[in-house]
Amino acid sequence: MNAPIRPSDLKDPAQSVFGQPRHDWTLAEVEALFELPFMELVFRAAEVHRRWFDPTEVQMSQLLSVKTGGCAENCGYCSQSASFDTGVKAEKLMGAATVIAAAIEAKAGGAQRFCMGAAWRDLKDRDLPKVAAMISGVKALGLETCATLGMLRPDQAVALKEAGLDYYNHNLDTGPDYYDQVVTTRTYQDRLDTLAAVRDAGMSTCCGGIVGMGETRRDRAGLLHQLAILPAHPDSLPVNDLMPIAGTPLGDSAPVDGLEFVRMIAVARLVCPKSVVRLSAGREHMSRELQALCFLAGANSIFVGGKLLTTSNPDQDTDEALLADLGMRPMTMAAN
Ligand code: SAM
Ligand code: DTB
Ligand code: SF4
Repeated sequence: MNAPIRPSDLKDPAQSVFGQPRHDWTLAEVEALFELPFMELVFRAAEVHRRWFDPTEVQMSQLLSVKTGGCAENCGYCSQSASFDTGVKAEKLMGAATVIAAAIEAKAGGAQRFCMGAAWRDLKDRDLPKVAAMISGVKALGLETCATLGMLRPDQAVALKEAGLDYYNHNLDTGPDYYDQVVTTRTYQDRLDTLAAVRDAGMSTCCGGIVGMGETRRDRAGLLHQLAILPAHPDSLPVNDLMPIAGTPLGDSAPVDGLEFVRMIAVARLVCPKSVVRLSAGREHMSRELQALCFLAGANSIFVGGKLLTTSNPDQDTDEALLADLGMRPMTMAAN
């Protein structure tokens, strides 16, 4: 067995705990964090978490699929790609009134942010007025707004911001070296370009990825390294555990060990210390204890409500009981 890596083996080990967020991480440094003894890693991540956040607080977002299925991209994990036979039917873009009614319910259920997802490769200008109407309607309810609509041009990002969009979700999904094993209809650079358009329009970014797609630890470190060297770290950083979808190329992927998932959360917390790290898809198949370990390691956001986009999520009662048992409460939000 290799000798354990000690914190003193890492360059400037205290910097990520007491210093400002860094944007000059190397891939080797991120990989070295993954190799730390588990308890040491979680302890350090918990320290950093406390440096920037109240660790009893959790941010709560709720998803709605406003345009389901029939997507032109071939993301190997996705139930909504037209390339795979998953049983998900293609539907039309919902009307603003339907979306706003769902957002009212989400708010009543405790959601703080409402995230509208569309199974699109990119936003078409013809759909912009309808999307803008749903965004401004949701914003008027006093909820934070988020959307994930595929690739955007800079002028479209500005239009969404003007409609009242606070966050745009656009994930890098995995490390650059593994990307073409997951999707071939777009490039890593396409994703980075949309993220730049979102930042330039003055919106907050929500960007993370998925574990459990057959990637190596190096690929997981590669994803977190890419996020850590962005000009601005993501404001929200979702870490999804693959929801395996029958009929997709990744539907039979071996599940990732729970302790490895916790390592992913902890390293995300260390390299992007001020990001709100979301324990995203996959909580449905995680124990309460595993989720608690993720919160200890620095996760401070979840999706609430019984459904994600097309798959299921713990229901409100289950989550309320979990958070009560952990002594956690909704994150204090900045005034809108
Ligand atoms: N079409 C847009 C796009 O891809 O950016 C927005 C919707 S897409 C469903 C949003 C993100 O959800 C993906 O980038 C991926 O990270 C995540 N996701 C999709 N299917 C998933 C699955 N089966 N398990 C875990 N995460 C998934
Ligand atoms: C993200 O990172 N995870 C969410 C949200 N951003 C859009 C989506 C999870 C989808 C899980 C599979 C499904 O429900 O279809
Ligand atoms: Fe389309 Fe998004 Fe699914 Fe990829 S993840 S197939 S872009 S809906």
